Amino acid sequence: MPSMNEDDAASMTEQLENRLVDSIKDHEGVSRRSVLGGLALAGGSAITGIGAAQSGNESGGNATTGHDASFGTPGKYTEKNFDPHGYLREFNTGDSTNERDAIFGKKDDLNAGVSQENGQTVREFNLIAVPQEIEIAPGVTFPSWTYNGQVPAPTLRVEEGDLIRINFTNAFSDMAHTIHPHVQNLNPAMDGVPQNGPGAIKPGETFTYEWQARPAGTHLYHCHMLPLKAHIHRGMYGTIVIDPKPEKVRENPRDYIDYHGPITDEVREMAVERAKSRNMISHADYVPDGYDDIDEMVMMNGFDTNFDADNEVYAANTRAFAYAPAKTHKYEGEWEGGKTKHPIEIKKNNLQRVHVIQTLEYDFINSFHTHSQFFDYYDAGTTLFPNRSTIDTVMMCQAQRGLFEIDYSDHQPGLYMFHGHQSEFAEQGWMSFFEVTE
Ligand SMILES: [Cu+2]
Repeated sequence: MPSMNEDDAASMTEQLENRLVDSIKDHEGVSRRSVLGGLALAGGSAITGIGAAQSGNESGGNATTGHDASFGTPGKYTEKNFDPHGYLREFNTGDSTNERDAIFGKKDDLNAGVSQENGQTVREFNLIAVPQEIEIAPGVTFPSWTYNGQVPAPTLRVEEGDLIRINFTNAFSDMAHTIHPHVQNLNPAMDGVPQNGPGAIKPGETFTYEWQARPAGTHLYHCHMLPLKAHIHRGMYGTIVIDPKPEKVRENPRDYIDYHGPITDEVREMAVERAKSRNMISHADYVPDGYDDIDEMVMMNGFDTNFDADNEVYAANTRAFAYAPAKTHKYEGEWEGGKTKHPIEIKKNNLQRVHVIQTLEYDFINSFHTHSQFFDYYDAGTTLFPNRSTIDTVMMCQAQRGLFEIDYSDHQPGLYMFHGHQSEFAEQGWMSFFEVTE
């Protein structure tokens, strides 16, 4: 028997979703595609027309693009340019032959190539600051400021010791931006703050950032223009995963272990094995004992739709309730736009790794909570042994990030909920399900 009836879960989600849409429909930050009824469930009225979408109390002006006139259906996402399920497992390594085009239906040349320079691997990416309307609840769009037209920005994946080269273009007409990485940067000019190096990258300008890929872990990049909270809240943030190099771990295991006891050969080998299992780039086929495979995903975020410095919509990856059951697809496995809402399907014998970054502005704390299972937690993903084990909730401050390892191998197939345990966040979109399958 499934742990929860799918139709019940879908009905609950739909009611929460309708209440959310109804509560934000008149906010200055959102646009509403015409909706024919369907909102009455939450006591709301049918809405027509498109609202204003201007920047409110933030500096920087209007960054809104045009709307299309398509009709949304309650409960359905219609934008096809971002699929939360595709995003979840999309790791860009700089390899220009990857399948990003198939996921996003457009070519943006994000992956600009992998090469060798002076004995170092260089992974090159093209990031473009561009305004973009994004869909944050069914039929509701938000005027976002983005890297490459998506929120969160593309996930970059590199190996410890690589050079990350970012060819950055600011395609805004009215606003400067930067990219600031949370890595060990050896050159202050590359820190991506307005006060140093190239400073603010003005409209139409380009700059090439170079960052050393260290330390291994789950890291953040974001715009650092002022007001900082506006640039982050509007959507200019993404993830950099730096895979640990087993050879480096063998040489200096203590750098990767939050432990002060003796480093025995056994501890050293365990650390090396764990580094291999974390390294998707040069050890992609390595699977730890007891598992069929390793599955990885990235999650985050939230939106202030009326610009009152308080968030109204919360999500794992931008679209409220995108990973919850929906009546519209009935588990047909269809991942195209408008049908993207469904639980995250995971195989019970795979080790699940979830990279979570707390990118909310305006709320100081978010959290990650799993139902019916406990997990290991690695703060910033910088250690190879967990900082905390056998817990089911982690509290996270702004910019804090971590790696979660979850094992459902002894669980019955079915739906298992996860959400932020600030109940308000959960009911406003940050509520999702894993669907555990055989
Ligand atoms: Cu910015």
